Amino acid sequence: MKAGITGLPFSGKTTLFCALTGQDYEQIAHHRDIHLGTVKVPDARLEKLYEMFKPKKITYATMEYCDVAGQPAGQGKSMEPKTLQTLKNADSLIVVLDSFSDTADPKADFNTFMGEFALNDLLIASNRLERLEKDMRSGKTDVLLHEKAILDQCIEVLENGGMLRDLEFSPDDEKALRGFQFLTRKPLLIVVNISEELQLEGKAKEIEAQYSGIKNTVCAAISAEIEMEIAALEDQQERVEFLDSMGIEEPALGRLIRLSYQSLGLISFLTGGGPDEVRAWPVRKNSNAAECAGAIHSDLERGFIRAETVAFEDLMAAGSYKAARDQGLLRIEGKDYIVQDGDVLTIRFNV
Ligand SMILES: Nc1nc2c(ncn2[C@@H]2O[C@H](COP(=O)(O)OP(=O)(O)OP(=O)(O)O)[C@@H](O)[C@H]2O)c(=O)[nH]1
Ligand SMILES: [Mg+2]
Repeated sequence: MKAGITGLPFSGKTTLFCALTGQDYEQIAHHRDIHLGTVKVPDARLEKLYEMFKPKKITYATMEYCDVAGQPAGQGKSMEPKTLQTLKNADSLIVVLDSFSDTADPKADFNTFMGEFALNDLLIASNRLERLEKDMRSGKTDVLLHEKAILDQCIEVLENGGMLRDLEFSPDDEKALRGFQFLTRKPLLIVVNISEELQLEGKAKEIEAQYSGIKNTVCAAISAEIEMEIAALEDQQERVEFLDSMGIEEPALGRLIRLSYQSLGLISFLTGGGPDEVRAWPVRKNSNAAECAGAIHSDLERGFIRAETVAFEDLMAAGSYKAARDQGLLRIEGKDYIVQDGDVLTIRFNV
């Protein structure tokens, strides 16, 4: 799953990207091309499972981040086509707002930027509608009428300053929409890049609250620069001392990665039965047991018999897999069982 990092020039996108991926800012910042990096999604449950099952390794779920060049929005300039295409291809977006410089006005930047996104979406929707209406002159099919109804709805929302992610669509409508890759329909994580002072004053929570009214988005206020410095410290002791001096309990990165993961509508189910690894598997919320089996391997979905299931907390409380079984905490679930975040699954199959 890929999250695109975007925002105005000099808002701290590449700094954030380096904090997330551990890449070297000096090495990449002056390259104007697109930066890509893959990151483990921190999950303390895996470490606990590892202690219990003692396999060879831990495999974390991953997120991919891409950092694009800043877009001078709201100046009558449209986005570079290459940048725009990268953002369209992303599954979700992270918008970085400058709240550290002397002239910072993050709320205004946010509105400018969202306006730019909305304008892009509006153009795409209107162009398509125009072509559609032409096609309809030679015959109104159900498919065309269906698409027109969806586009009308989108255009109305966008013209009234709304975002397409606020609209609820049926799975069918959703399918018809997908090809447009609308930017305002993508899950959005707002990162307010705060100054060292605001960080030291403990203002992060207060700032996040200012964005809580924006529907269907999540906000995190962090200092990208501090986070990048923390990420660069390999020595554990040094890291602890630095965090202490900044009044930070834990680096914000873990939370940020988890938020970007969750904003995609992903949950993790866990496996640990085999000798090789304990592992977190990303799946869409509301996936059933057969689909989860398929995430591991198509054979497991094809030959699915049942999923032995235990909630992570229940397994920990029981102390071992065997104890969980003896205490009746292990459930036998069928294909249609809706898998929950943190379910520890053992798939029985036959091919
Ligand atoms: N004080 C402070 N400066 C920051 C912070 N984040 C970024 N900067 C500075 O802002 C400048 C731009 O940061 P970048 O991360 O390169 O910004 P960008 O958004 O990637 O910029 P473009 O790619 O050119 O659009 C650099 O000089 C950073 O050191 C921060 O949290 N605090
Ligand atoms: Mg940059």
